[in-house]
Amino acid sequence: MKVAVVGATGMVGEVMLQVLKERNFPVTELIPVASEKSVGKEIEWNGKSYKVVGMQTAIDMKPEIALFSAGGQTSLDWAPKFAAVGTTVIDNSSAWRMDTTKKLVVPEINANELTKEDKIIANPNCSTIQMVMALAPLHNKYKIKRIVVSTYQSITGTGVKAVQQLENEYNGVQGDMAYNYPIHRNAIPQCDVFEDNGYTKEEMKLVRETQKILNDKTIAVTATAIRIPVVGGHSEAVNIEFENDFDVNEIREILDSTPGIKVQDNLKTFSYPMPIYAQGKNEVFVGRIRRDESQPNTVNMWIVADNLRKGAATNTIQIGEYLIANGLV
Ligand code: 11C
Repeated sequence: MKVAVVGATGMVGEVMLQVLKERNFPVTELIPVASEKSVGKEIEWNGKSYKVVGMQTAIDMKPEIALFSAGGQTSLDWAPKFAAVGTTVIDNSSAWRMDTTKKLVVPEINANELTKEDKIIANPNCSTIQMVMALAPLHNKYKIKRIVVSTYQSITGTGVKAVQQLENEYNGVQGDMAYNYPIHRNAIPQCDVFEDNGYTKEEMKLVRETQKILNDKTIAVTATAIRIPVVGGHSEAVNIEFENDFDVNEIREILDSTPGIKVQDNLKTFSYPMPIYAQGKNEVFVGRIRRDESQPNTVNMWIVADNLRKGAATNTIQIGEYLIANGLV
Protein backbone atom coordinates (compact mmCIF):
# COMPACT_ATOMS: atom_id res chain seq x y z
CA MET A 1 0.00 0.00 0.00
CA LYS A 2 1.06 3.53 -0.78
CA VAL A 3 0.28 5.30 2.50
CA ALA A 4 0.24 9.05 3.12
CA VAL A 5 0.50 10.32 6.69
CA VAL A 6 -0.92 13.84 6.67
CA GLY A 7 0.37 15.80 9.63
CA ALA A 8 3.40 13.51 9.87
CA THR A 9 5.44 15.95 11.95
CA GLY A 10 2.69 16.53 14.55
CA MET A 11 2.24 14.72 17.83
CA VAL A 12 -0.35 12.20 16.59
CA GLY A 13 1.43 11.91 13.22
CA GLU A 14 4.61 10.80 14.93
CA VAL A 15 2.74 8.14 16.90
CA MET A 16 1.03 7.04 13.66
CA LEU A 17 4.45 6.45 12.08
CA GLN A 18 5.54 4.48 15.15
CA VAL A 19 2.36 2.36 15.22
CA LEU A 20 2.54 1.67 11.44
CA LYS A 21 6.00 0.25 12.03
CA GLU A 22 5.13 -1.72 15.19
CA ARG A 23 2.11 -3.36 13.55
CA ASN A 24 3.92 -4.13 10.28
CA PHE A 25 1.30 -2.22 8.32
CA PRO A 26 1.88 -3.23 4.69
CA VAL A 27 3.47 0.03 3.53
CA THR A 28 5.17 -0.21 0.14
CA GLU A 29 5.66 3.54 -0.12
CA LEU A 30 5.38 6.04 2.71
CA ILE A 31 4.38 9.62 1.89
CA PRO A 32 4.90 11.94 4.87
CA VAL A 33 2.84 15.09 4.35
CA ALA A 34 2.90 18.31 6.35
CA SER A 35 2.32 22.04 6.11
CA GLU A 36 4.53 24.18 3.88
CA LYS A 37 6.94 25.06 6.69
CA SER A 38 7.94 21.37 7.07
CA VAL A 39 8.10 20.51 3.36
CA GLY A 40 11.56 19.25 2.42
CA LYS A 41 12.38 18.13 5.96
CA GLU A 42 13.77 14.59 6.20
CA ILE A 43 12.18 12.04 8.49
CA GLU A 44 13.47 8.58 9.37
CA TRP A 45 11.01 5.70 9.18
CA ASN A 46 11.74 2.01 9.38
CA GLY A 47 15.42 2.45 8.54
CA LYS A 48 14.84 4.73 5.57
CA SER A 49 14.86 8.45 5.07
CA TYR A 50 11.82 10.22 3.54
CA LYS A 51 11.29 13.82 2.43
CA VAL A 52 8.18 15.55 3.74
CA VAL A 53 5.96 16.71 0.86
CA GLY A 54 3.06 19.14 0.55
CA MET A 55 -0.60 18.28 0.02
CA GLN A 56 -0.79 18.60 -3.77
CA THR A 57 2.37 16.54 -4.30
CA ALA A 58 0.88 13.80 -2.12
CA ILE A 59 -2.42 13.86 -4.05
CA ASP A 60 -0.53 13.60 -7.35
CA MET A 61 1.14 10.42 -5.97
CA LYS A 62 -2.36 8.86 -5.55
CA PRO A 63 -1.89 6.97 -2.28
CA GLU A 64 -4.32 4.13 -1.58
CA ILE A 65 -4.71 5.29 2.03
CA ALA A 66 -4.19 8.68 3.69
CA LEU A 67 -4.09 8.87 7.47
CA PHE A 68 -5.01 12.44 8.40
CA SER A 69 -4.13 14.19 11.64
CA ALA A 70 -3.75 17.80 10.64
CA GLY A 71 -6.72 19.58 12.17
CA GLY A 72 -10.34 20.05 11.18
CA GLN A 73 -10.00 22.83 8.61
CA THR A 74 -7.13 21.09 6.78
CA SER A 75 -9.24 17.98 6.64
CA LEU A 76 -12.30 19.81 5.32
CA ASP A 77 -10.17 21.47 2.64
CA TRP A 78 -8.04 18.51 1.55
CA ALA A 79 -9.66 15.15 2.38
CA PRO A 80 -12.17 15.48 -0.52
CA LYS A 81 -9.29 16.17 -2.91
CA PHE A 82 -7.55 12.95 -1.87
CA ALA A 83 -10.86 11.08 -2.12
CA ALA A 84 -11.34 12.46 -5.64
CA VAL A 85 -8.21 10.62 -6.86
CA GLY A 86 -9.39 7.37 -5.26
CA THR A 87 -7.56 7.60 -1.91
CA THR A 88 -9.37 6.36 1.18
CA VAL A 89 -8.92 8.99 3.90
CA ILE A 90 -9.07 8.00 7.56
CA ASP A 91 -9.41 11.27 9.39
CA ASN A 92 -8.52 11.89 13.00
CA SER A 93 -10.04 15.38 13.25
CA SER A 94 -13.56 16.34 14.28
CA ALA A 95 -14.35 17.58 10.74
CA TRP A 96 -16.43 14.67 9.45
CA ARG A 97 -17.51 12.80 12.58
CA MET A 98 -21.08 14.02 12.76
CA ASP A 99 -21.58 14.20 8.98
CA THR A 100 -24.45 11.78 8.36
CA THR A 101 -22.83 10.60 5.12
CA LYS A 102 -19.61 9.56 6.92
CA LYS A 103 -18.94 6.53 9.15
CA LEU A 104 -17.53 7.07 12.64
CA VAL A 105 -15.57 3.94 13.37
CA VAL A 106 -14.09 2.05 16.30
CA PRO A 107 -13.06 -1.19 14.55
CA GLU A 108 -13.93 -3.50 17.47
CA ILE A 109 -17.48 -2.07 17.47
CA ASN A 110 -18.70 -1.03 14.03
CA ALA A 111 -16.08 -1.61 11.29
CA ASN A 112 -18.61 -3.95 9.67
CA GLU A 113 -20.49 -0.81 8.50
CA LEU A 114 -17.60 0.04 6.13
CA THR A 115 -17.85 -0.42 2.38
CA LYS A 116 -15.63 0.29 -0.64
CA GLU A 117 -17.63 3.48 -1.21
CA ASP A 118 -16.45 5.05 2.08
CA LYS A 119 -13.67 7.33 0.89
CA ILE A 120 -13.58 9.57 3.98
CA ILE A 121 -13.85 7.67 7.26
CA ALA A 122 -13.91 9.47 10.60
CA ASN A 123 -11.91 8.44 13.64
CA PRO A 124 -13.73 9.37 16.87
CA ASN A 125 -12.43 11.67 19.58
CA CYS A 126 -9.96 10.07 22.01
CA SER A 127 -12.14 10.36 25.11
CA THR A 128 -15.08 8.81 23.22
CA ILE A 129 -13.09 5.87 21.84
CA GLN A 130 -11.89 4.58 25.20
CA MET A 131 -15.34 4.96 26.76
CA VAL A 132 -17.29 3.20 24.00
CA MET A 133 -14.73 0.39 23.88
CA ALA A 134 -15.83 -0.56 27.40
CA LEU A 135 -19.49 0.32 26.95
CA ALA A 136 -20.30 -1.40 23.64
CA PRO A 137 -20.16 -5.01 24.92
CA LEU A 138 -22.14 -4.01 28.03
CA HIS A 139 -24.74 -2.17 25.95
CA ASN A 140 -25.23 -5.34 23.89
CA LYS A 141 -25.83 -7.37 27.02
CA TYR A 142 -27.71 -5.05 29.42
CA LYS A 143 -28.82 -2.04 27.25
CA ILE A 144 -27.52 1.31 28.47
CA LYS A 145 -30.06 3.95 29.58
CA ARG A 146 -27.79 6.73 30.82
CA ILE A 147 -24.08 7.53 31.15
CA VAL A 148 -22.54 10.12 33.50
CA VAL A 149 -18.86 10.61 32.67
CA SER A 150 -16.13 12.81 34.14
CA THR A 151 -12.81 12.89 32.32
CA TYR A 152 -9.29 13.60 33.55
CA GLN A 153 -7.48 14.39 30.33
CA SER A 154 -3.82 14.36 29.39
CA ILE A 155 -2.26 17.56 28.12
CA THR A 156 -1.03 15.63 25.05
CA GLY A 157 -4.63 15.92 23.77
CA THR A 158 -4.02 19.65 23.37
CA GLY A 159 -0.71 19.17 21.56
CA VAL A 160 2.93 20.01 21.80
CA LYS A 161 2.34 23.58 23.01
CA ALA A 162 0.61 22.27 26.13
CA VAL A 163 3.39 19.79 26.85
CA GLN A 164 5.81 22.71 26.59
CA GLN A 165 3.66 24.81 28.92
CA LEU A 166 3.69 22.13 31.61
CA GLU A 167 7.45 21.64 31.25
CA ASN A 168 8.04 25.39 31.49
CA GLU A 169 5.86 25.74 34.58
CA TYR A 170 7.47 22.71 36.20
CA ASN A 171 10.93 24.21 35.56
CA GLY A 172 9.86 27.73 36.57
CA VAL A 173 10.49 29.08 33.07
CA GLN A 174 8.31 31.75 31.38
CA GLY A 175 6.89 30.75 27.99
CA ASP A 176 3.88 30.56 25.71
CA MET A 177 0.62 29.34 27.24
CA ALA A 178 -1.56 26.70 25.57
CA TYR A 179 -4.24 27.21 28.25
CA ASN A 180 -5.77 30.31 29.83
CA TYR A 181 -4.38 29.19 33.19
CA PRO A 182 -1.37 27.35 34.63
CA ILE A 183 -1.67 23.59 34.21
CA HIS A 184 1.08 22.50 36.61
CA ARG A 185 -0.54 21.71 39.99
CA ASN A 186 -3.93 22.55 38.50
CA ALA A 187 -7.11 20.99 37.09
CA ILE A 188 -8.82 23.04 34.38
CA PRO A 189 -12.56 22.37 33.90
CA GLN A 190 -12.41 23.23 30.22
CA CYS A 191 -11.28 21.00 27.33
CA ASP A 192 -11.81 22.79 24.00
CA VAL A 193 -14.19 25.74 23.52
CA PHE A 194 -17.65 26.26 25.04
CA GLU A 195 -20.86 25.65 23.10
CA ASP A 196 -24.03 27.71 23.59
CA ASN A 197 -25.45 25.20 26.08
CA GLY A 198 -22.58 25.78 28.57
CA TYR A 199 -20.87 22.48 27.80
CA THR A 200 -17.49 22.29 26.09
CA LYS A 201 -17.09 20.78 22.63
CA GLU A 202 -15.16 17.91 24.22
CA GLU A 203 -18.13 17.17 26.50
CA MET A 204 -20.58 17.26 23.62
CA LYS A 205 -18.36 14.94 21.57
CA LEU A 206 -18.81 12.37 24.33
CA VAL A 207 -22.58 12.73 23.97
CA ARG A 208 -22.99 12.84 20.18
CA GLU A 209 -20.21 10.47 19.12
CA THR A 210 -21.24 7.81 21.65
CA GLN A 211 -24.81 7.80 20.31
CA LYS A 212 -23.56 7.58 16.72
CA ILE A 213 -21.03 4.77 17.31
CA LEU A 214 -23.42 2.71 19.43
CA ASN A 215 -26.14 3.55 16.88
CA ASP A 216 -28.63 4.45 19.61
CA LYS A 217 -29.90 7.99 20.06
CA THR A 218 -31.90 6.96 23.13
CA ILE A 219 -28.75 6.63 25.27
CA ALA A 220 -28.60 9.66 27.57
CA VAL A 221 -25.07 10.97 28.14
CA THR A 222 -23.86 13.83 30.32
CA ALA A 223 -20.18 14.73 30.55
CA THR A 224 -17.68 16.92 32.41
CA ALA A 225 -14.21 17.10 30.85
CA ILE A 226 -11.23 18.22 32.93
CA ARG A 227 -7.64 18.85 31.87
CA ILE A 228 -5.02 17.66 34.36
CA PRO A 229 -1.21 17.85 34.35
CA VAL A 230 -0.68 14.30 33.09
CA VAL A 231 0.92 13.06 29.87
CA GLY A 232 0.27 9.29 29.69
CA GLY A 233 -3.39 9.15 28.75
CA HIS A 234 -6.95 10.10 29.51
CA SER A 235 -8.81 8.71 32.54
CA GLU A 236 -12.58 8.57 32.92
CA ALA A 237 -14.89 7.97 35.87
CA VAL A 238 -18.01 6.53 34.26
CA ASN A 239 -21.39 5.83 35.85
CA ILE A 240 -23.64 3.63 33.68
CA GLU A 241 -27.31 2.91 34.23
CA PHE A 242 -28.67 -0.15 32.38
CA GLU A 243 -32.21 -1.21 31.51
CA ASN A 244 -31.43 -4.64 32.92
CA ASP A 245 -29.71 -5.85 36.05
CA PHE A 246 -26.22 -7.34 35.93
CA ASP A 247 -23.69 -9.25 37.93
CA VAL A 248 -20.46 -7.32 38.61
CA ASN A 249 -18.31 -10.41 38.03
CA GLU A 250 -20.07 -11.03 34.75
CA ILE A 251 -19.26 -7.44 33.70
CA ARG A 252 -15.59 -8.14 34.49
CA GLU A 253 -15.72 -11.35 32.44
CA ILE A 254 -17.39 -9.65 29.47
CA LEU A 255 -14.82 -6.84 29.47
CA ASP A 256 -11.90 -9.22 29.99
CA SER A 257 -12.90 -11.26 26.96
CA THR A 258 -13.37 -8.18 24.74
CA PRO A 259 -10.48 -7.68 22.28
CA GLY A 260 -8.62 -4.45 22.99
CA ILE A 261 -9.66 -4.27 26.67
CA LYS A 262 -7.63 -5.21 29.72
CA VAL A 263 -9.34 -5.43 33.10
CA GLN A 264 -7.14 -4.32 36.01
CA ASP A 265 -9.39 -4.71 39.00
CA ASN A 266 -7.97 -6.36 42.09
CA LEU A 267 -8.33 -4.32 45.25
CA LYS A 268 -6.17 -6.71 47.30
CA THR A 269 -3.17 -5.95 45.09
CA PHE A 270 -4.19 -2.33 44.49
CA SER A 271 -4.58 -3.13 40.81
CA TYR A 272 -6.42 -0.44 38.86
CA PRO A 273 -5.67 1.47 35.64
CA MET A 274 -3.48 4.58 35.69
CA PRO A 275 -2.26 6.80 32.86
CA ILE A 276 1.38 6.44 33.87
CA TYR A 277 1.14 2.72 32.93
CA ALA A 278 -1.24 3.10 29.98
CA GLN A 279 1.24 5.33 28.16
CA GLY A 280 2.60 3.70 25.01
CA LYS A 281 0.04 0.84 25.11
CA ASN A 282 -2.70 0.18 22.59
CA GLU A 283 -5.28 -1.32 24.98
CA VAL A 284 -8.07 0.32 26.95
CA PHE A 285 -7.72 -0.42 30.68
CA VAL A 286 -10.76 -0.81 32.93
CA GLY A 287 -10.95 -1.12 36.71
CA ARG A 288 -12.70 0.00 39.92
CA ILE A 289 -15.78 -1.84 38.64
CA ARG A 290 -18.43 -1.66 41.35
CA ARG A 291 -22.17 -1.48 41.75
CA ASP A 292 -23.60 2.01 42.30
CA GLU A 293 -25.46 1.40 45.54
CA SER A 294 -27.50 4.59 45.22
CA GLN A 295 -29.77 3.35 42.42
CA PRO A 296 -30.77 0.09 40.64
CA ASN A 297 -29.01 -1.41 37.58
CA THR A 298 -26.10 1.01 37.76
CA VAL A 299 -22.35 0.44 37.76
CA ASN A 300 -19.27 2.63 38.24
CA MET A 301 -15.95 2.09 36.50
CA TRP A 302 -12.63 3.79 35.73
CA ILE A 303 -11.39 3.71 32.14
CA VAL A 304 -7.87 4.70 31.06
CA ALA A 305 -6.12 4.68 27.68
CA ASP A 306 -3.23 6.38 25.90
CA ASN A 307 -5.10 9.10 24.02
CA LEU A 308 -2.41 9.30 21.32
CA ARG A 309 -2.64 5.51 20.70
CA LYS A 310 -6.09 3.87 20.98
CA GLY A 311 -7.56 7.37 21.21
CA ALA A 312 -5.97 8.42 17.92
CA ALA A 313 -3.15 6.72 15.97
CA THR A 314 -3.85 3.07 16.81
CA ASN A 315 -7.60 3.32 16.12
CA THR A 316 -6.92 5.06 12.78
CA ILE A 317 -4.45 2.37 11.75
CA GLN A 318 -6.78 -0.43 12.88
CA ILE A 319 -9.39 1.02 10.51
CA GLY A 320 -6.79 0.81 7.73
CA GLU A 321 -6.01 -2.80 8.69
CA TYR A 322 -9.70 -3.67 8.52
CA LEU A 323 -10.04 -2.07 5.07
CA ILE A 324 -7.09 -4.07 3.77
CA ALA A 325 -8.14 -7.36 5.39
CA ASN A 326 -11.60 -7.03 3.86
CA GLY A 327 -10.55 -5.89 0.39
CA LEU A 328 -12.13 -2.45 0.82
CA VAL A 329 -9.12 -0.51 -0.51
C1 11C B 1 -8.34 16.60 23.91
N1 11C B 1 -9.83 15.09 22.80
O1 11C B 1 -7.78 15.77 24.64
C2 11C B 1 -8.99 16.21 22.62
C3 11C B 1 -7.97 16.09 21.55
O2 11C B 1 -11.54 16.20 18.48
O3 11C B 1 -9.85 15.02 17.89
C4 11C B 1 -8.51 15.65 20.21
C5 11C B 1 -9.52 16.60 19.63
C6 11C B 1 -10.35 15.90 18.59
O4 11C B 1 -8.38 17.78 24.16
